Amino acid sequence: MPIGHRQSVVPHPHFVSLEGGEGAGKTTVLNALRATLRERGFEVVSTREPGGTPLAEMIRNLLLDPSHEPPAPETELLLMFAARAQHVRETIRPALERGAWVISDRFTDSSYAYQGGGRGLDPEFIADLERRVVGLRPGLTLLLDIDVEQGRERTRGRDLHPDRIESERDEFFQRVRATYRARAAADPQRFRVIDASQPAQAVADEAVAQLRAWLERRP
Ligand code: T5A
Repeated sequence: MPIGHRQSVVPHPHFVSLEGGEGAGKTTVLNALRATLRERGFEVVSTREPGGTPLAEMIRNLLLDPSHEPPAPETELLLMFAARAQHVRETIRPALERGAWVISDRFTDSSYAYQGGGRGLDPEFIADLERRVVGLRPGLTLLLDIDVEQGRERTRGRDLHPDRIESERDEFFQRVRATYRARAAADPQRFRVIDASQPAQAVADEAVAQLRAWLERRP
C-alpha cells in the first residue's frame, strides 16, 4: 500500500494515552501507570507529544516557542502531525511490535481538542490526517478532566515563562475541554474520564484502578 493511503485507524490494546487540559496532572498519573505495568513484568515505553523522538522534540520546540510569529492554525496542526508521524514510526510502532506497552502523555485526541476545538479547524480534516498519517489509536485513553481555571492555577504556580499555547485565553481552553468531553462521551469504550480536581494521589489511584480493569479485560 503506498504511504499516505492508509484509510483506517486501528486501536492497539497495549497503547494507553493520557489526555487533558493544562495542569490536569498527567505527569503524576503517567508515573503511577508505568509503575503498575512494570510490577507486572511488562516492558513499558513512556513518551509524550508533541515529541517522543529527537526530530519530534525539535518540532515541539518550534511549536511551543513564543519568540517567533504565531503559526497559522493549519501550520500548527500540520506540525503536530509531522511530529506524530515521526513518533509513531520511530517510537510507538516498534515498541508495540516487540510486545512492549506504550503510555503517551497526549496523542491525536489533543489535536482534535486544541486544533479542532480550540482553533476551530475542521475535525474531518484532522480525521483525514489521522487515517493517512497515523493509522493507530490507543486502546485506552484516560481523560483527566479539570475546570480550566483550576488547571491553569496549578501551572501558573510552576511556570515563570508560559509556552505559546499555555498563554492562550480561558475561552480557548473552555473549547478544548468541551471537545475532550464530547469525544469521551462519543467513545465510552476507549475513554475513561477521571475527575482531576481531586488530590494528586486520588487521581493516580483512580487511573491505576482503570488500568487494572483494562488489564483484566485484555491480558
Ligand atoms: N498540543 C499537544 C496541541 O495543541 N495539539 C496536539 O496535538 C498536542 C499533542 C504541550 C502543549 O501542546 C498542546 C497541548 C499543550 O498545550 P506541554 O508542556 O506538554 O505542552 O503541556 P501539558 O501536556 O499540558 O503539560 P502540563 O505539565 O502543563 O500538564 P500536566 O502534565 O497535565 O500537569 P503536571 O502533571 O505537570 O502538573 C501540573 C502542576 O500541577 C501539580 C503538579 O505538581 C504540577 O506543579 N499537580 C497537582 N496539584 C494539586 N492536585 C493535583 N491533583 C495535581 N496534579 C498535578
